[in-house]
Amino acid sequence: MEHGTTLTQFIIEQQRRIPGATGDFTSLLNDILTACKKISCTVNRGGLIGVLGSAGSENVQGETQKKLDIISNEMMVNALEWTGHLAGMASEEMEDPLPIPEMYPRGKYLILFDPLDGSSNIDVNLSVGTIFSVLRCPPGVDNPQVEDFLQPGTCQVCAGYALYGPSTMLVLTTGHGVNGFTLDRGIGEFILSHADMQVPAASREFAINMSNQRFWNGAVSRYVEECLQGKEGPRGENFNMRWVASMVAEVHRILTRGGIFMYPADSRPGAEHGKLRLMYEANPMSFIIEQAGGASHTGDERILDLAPEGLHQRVPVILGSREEVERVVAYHDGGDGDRRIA
Ligand code: AHM
Ligand code: MG
Repeated sequence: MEHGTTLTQFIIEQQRRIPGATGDFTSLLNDILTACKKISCTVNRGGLIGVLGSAGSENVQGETQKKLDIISNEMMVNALEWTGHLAGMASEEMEDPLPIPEMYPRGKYLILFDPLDGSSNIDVNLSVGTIFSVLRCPPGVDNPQVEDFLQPGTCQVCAGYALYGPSTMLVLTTGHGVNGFTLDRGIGEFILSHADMQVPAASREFAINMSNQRFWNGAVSRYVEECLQGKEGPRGENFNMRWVASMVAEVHRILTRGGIFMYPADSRPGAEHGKLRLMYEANPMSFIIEQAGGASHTGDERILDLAPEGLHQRVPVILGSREEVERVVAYHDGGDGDRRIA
């Protein structure tokens, strides 16, 4: 039976087009896939193996950790630290970058990841995901420190996410478009199922946590208010709303049928820069969205252009269908129309 193109095959074919490519990146990607398959399997078995619920601890951001946050983090670390493709790794669940243990060889890449994003959804059996961002380790650096990870999103070599939903999917960009692969559990391989994903330029669907409405700035409030007014309002059309509270699921929906996702800055103490983290949430998702023809912005700046200041820094996120993102950005500028953005 024909199973289609596997993710490994796909990457090797891409690698053959790059003169001098050593295969290191392909191997790193295989290690990431292994971790995602293990996480998928564990998330899938959930209550059967006692991994649901809180771990009774907090991460560096003071958020309660679920057992599966910690287990997924260990699975990523265990799959990646020994293989010789990485010089260091950083995670939402670890305060500082994790050095590669002395006994293992060092590679030329750095990885940042959120091992299980949207983990408030775990106990209610809704979609969660793993997000990752791959960077080059600066030349001559053996033991990377925080500043070596603080590269702008435009420097990413690869970004991707695994979505643990009704199917497990791996969506990936290396800067040449976006492709989606579905896990075929029968053969244990990710198979190309969504080639060259494109975000529709226009859409009539928005995603935002409406319970924070009273804390938003004028631009975000205006955009959402106009959507809510529907046919009778200035947009002259009805809008639909979704909020899964799982960024991976929201981005996947936008890649599939368009829309806009916002986790803006708001006026609550501690939320002045939004909720989502730049290095392992906003940057990789922005790379993917832009590569699929969409746009990603804070309202003031393109996310991929931001100069990072901290490993766990938060940023406002407005991403999705280009025309809608441009409209929200124009409202931030005090304008009415669509401001063209890079
Ligand atoms: P997490 O990394 O702690 O899971 O938080 C990130 C998640 C995103 O996936 C999602 O968009 C957002 O938090 C939901 O936030 P809220 O609970 O405020 O709706
Ligand atoms: Mg997260």
